[in-house]
Amino acid sequence: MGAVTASSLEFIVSAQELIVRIEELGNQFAAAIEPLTDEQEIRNLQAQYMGRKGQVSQLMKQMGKVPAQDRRTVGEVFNRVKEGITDAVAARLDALEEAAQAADLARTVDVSLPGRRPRPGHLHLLTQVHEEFRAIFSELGFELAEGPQIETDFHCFEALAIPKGHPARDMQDTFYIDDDVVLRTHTSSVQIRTMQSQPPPVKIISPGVVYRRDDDPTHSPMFTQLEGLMVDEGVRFSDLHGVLRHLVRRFFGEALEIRFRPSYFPFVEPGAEVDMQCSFCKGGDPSCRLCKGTGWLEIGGSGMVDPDVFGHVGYDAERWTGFAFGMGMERMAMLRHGVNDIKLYYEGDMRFLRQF
Ligand code: FA5
Repeated sequence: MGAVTASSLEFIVSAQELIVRIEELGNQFAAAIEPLTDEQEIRNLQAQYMGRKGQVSQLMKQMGKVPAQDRRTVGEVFNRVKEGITDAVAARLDALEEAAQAADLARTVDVSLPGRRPRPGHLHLLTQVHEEFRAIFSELGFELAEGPQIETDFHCFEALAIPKGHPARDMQDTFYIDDDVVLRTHTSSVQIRTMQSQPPPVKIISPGVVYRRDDDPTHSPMFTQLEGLMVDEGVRFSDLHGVLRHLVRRFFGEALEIRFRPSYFPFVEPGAEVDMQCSFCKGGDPSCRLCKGTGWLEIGGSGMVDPDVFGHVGYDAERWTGFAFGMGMERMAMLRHGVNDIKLYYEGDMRFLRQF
């Protein structure tokens, strides 16, 4: 072994000195990791010490300067400190996870608190009204009849004594598909189809969608009518009165009166508009907004079936008599619920629909 020169001396690091520095690094790490509560911060700290350019790695480079016989001892210290760092990281991360789990478990949940109820849906107001009408009329023995919405001119007008060119056509502004086919303007067309398909007696209601070129707060281009028809021997106007009065009382839940005002519909004779007593003021408030102080609200048209119509469907007008009526379902629901714009039924606004 050659003599130790001055220049080689400055490269010699004593084992003792290196061991002290390694131990210091281990202690520094232990102090630095202690307050950390975030996994990323812990990983960053670990890299600062153990990464390729980390402090431990830098110090290990000094190993080469330690006298050969001491390297084993120093190496063992390095390994112990490195294991210590690795174990400290694992222990700290475990501790954090345990703390998080404990916090989860410790979070108090009051299982007796009421939950949030899902809001159940319900039928649209018009569907509800539709079903009520069916129930009320079925109690009186009326059966349900249906007809097409795209209708022939014959069923919608001709057979109802409204031939082409008749001024009464102007009462219902019509959507024509062609000269002989229309979107039905009223459910009275179902009267004709029913009488064509069965002999008397007849006792039907026919609810359904109809179309007119109408558009304002109380009139819509598409709306729902309900037609009623009763044909038998000896049917009289007083039967019509009884049926409609019963309907109004059942639907409005009050002993409201009805009255007839003479009116013209070509397919009934006599014909009348039906009014009911105002459901809001009962006729007692001259400033009532609903009935405009008249005490009465119009609900539809009616009358005794014209013998001409019986002629169109092959019924013996000498033997059979009948009454018919037609009303708007939107209007009936508007009167009962104070709805002031017919469009509200069709716009699908949940704030409106939920109220019913
Ligand atoms: C008729 O439609 C006749 N077919 C009724 C009838 C049947 C008379 C049987 C005699 C015998 P009217 O056009 O008046 O009649 O309509 C009846 C009801 O439908 C009206 O009272 C009104 O409540 C409703 N109605 C009419 N047009 C509209 C519309 N554009 N929007 C909403 N409702 C309407």
